[in-house]
Amino acid sequence: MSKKIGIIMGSTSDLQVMSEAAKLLKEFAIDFEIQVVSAHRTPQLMYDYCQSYGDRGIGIIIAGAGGSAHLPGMVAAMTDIPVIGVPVQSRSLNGLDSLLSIVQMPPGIPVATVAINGSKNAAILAAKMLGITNPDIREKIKNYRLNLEETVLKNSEIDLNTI
Ligand code: RP5
Repeated sequence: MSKKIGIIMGSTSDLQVMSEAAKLLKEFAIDFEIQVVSAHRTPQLMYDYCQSYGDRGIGIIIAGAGGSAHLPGMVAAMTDIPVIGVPVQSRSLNGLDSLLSIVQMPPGIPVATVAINGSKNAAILAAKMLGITNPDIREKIKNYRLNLEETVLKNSEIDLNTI
């Protein structure tokens, strides 16, 4: 049986970005949980989450945060499963602060960091990890990729009359 994916984020203000990951997992029919867990505002909840994820069948965590984005790194420090970090675009520094906070982890505690607001890619990456042992998911990823290719090729047919 495939593991579940846990999506967490530092604030409800991250939901718009992080819901792209949820949508993709729904499309792939992959089981997931989604909730707000803040490293700074609800540290006890973050601790509890890191103690209980295994009981709920979570095998990969996607963690999004913006600004001084410590959530993905702290969760990686307290768990033994892959953590994918999503830097959420911040108001003051456009997400560069989020990106650098998440990506610059010390040796030994990795966070697989995607692009700023790249939560869809975080979900695809998580699905690919599950796909290592689940051929059904692997097939869905393959079809998704082939559809993407077909769409790009179709849209790149340029009508000379429009130029
Ligand atoms: C971070 O602070 C959250 O991940 C969010 O991106 C950012 C701003 O949070 P709010 O002030 O909008 O709640 O912890």
